Amino acid sequence: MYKLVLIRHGESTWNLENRFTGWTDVDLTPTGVSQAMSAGKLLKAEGWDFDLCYTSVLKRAIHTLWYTLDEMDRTWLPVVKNYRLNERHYGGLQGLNKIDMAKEYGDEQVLIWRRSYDTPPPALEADDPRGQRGDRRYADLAPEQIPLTECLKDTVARVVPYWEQTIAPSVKSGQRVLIAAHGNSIRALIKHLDGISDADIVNLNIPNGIPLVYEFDDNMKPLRRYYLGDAEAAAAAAAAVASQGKA
Ligand code: DG2
Repeated sequence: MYKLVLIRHGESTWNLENRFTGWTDVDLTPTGVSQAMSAGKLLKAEGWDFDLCYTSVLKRAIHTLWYTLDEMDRTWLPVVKNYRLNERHYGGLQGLNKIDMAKEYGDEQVLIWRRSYDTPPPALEADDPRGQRGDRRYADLAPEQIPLTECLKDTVARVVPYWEQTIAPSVKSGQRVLIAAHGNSIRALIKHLDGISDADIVNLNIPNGIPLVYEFDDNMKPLRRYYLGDAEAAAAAAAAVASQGKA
């Protein structure tokens, strides 16, 4: 049997301010730091250890990995960073407050923007300063590969090849893997792994800073997934994420 641990970063400054974040590179809040440290303590207490870590190129996920690994005395582990694990690009919503948007456009429209599978938020203009096309960390990508908006389907299209070509082979080779990523890049991976329908994925929300364990059979078919620690607390935290876009 193979195992994998996923963790959404701890609370970010824009999670706290309830702003759409996407590819904007904001840091953790003190609460986010302490969530990451608690995750590390929990993993250590339950006897988890890792050989290899993956994360995005966004500091809220990178720093979550730092604090989690530090609690485990594992900051020396190899960490592979790749933009394919970035959060879903939130387009023209990046920086805007989720409740303000719900007041202006209605809860239902905000739910479509946040959770529908194939309806993207409005796109950024290519020269919008909130975009990433001049950002050196994406210099290996052609400008048109750097999104101006993404729906979850677009995020699946960049996350799943990275899973299949890079992460899954490392798990299958026997490496114990930890992934620190984002609400929607994790939803994209779960949709793929568990074969969740386009309609049902709307109801899946990922809480900050709680380790999520996957178990796979010998053919990397998922057997089960569960949150470490208090399951009720994880469910309550996921429900709180769901309500962040309601007026
Ligand atoms: C949040 C997710 O991403 O927001 O981009 O605003 O996981 O990096 O904090 P994260 C964002 P929702 O899709 O839950 O609104």
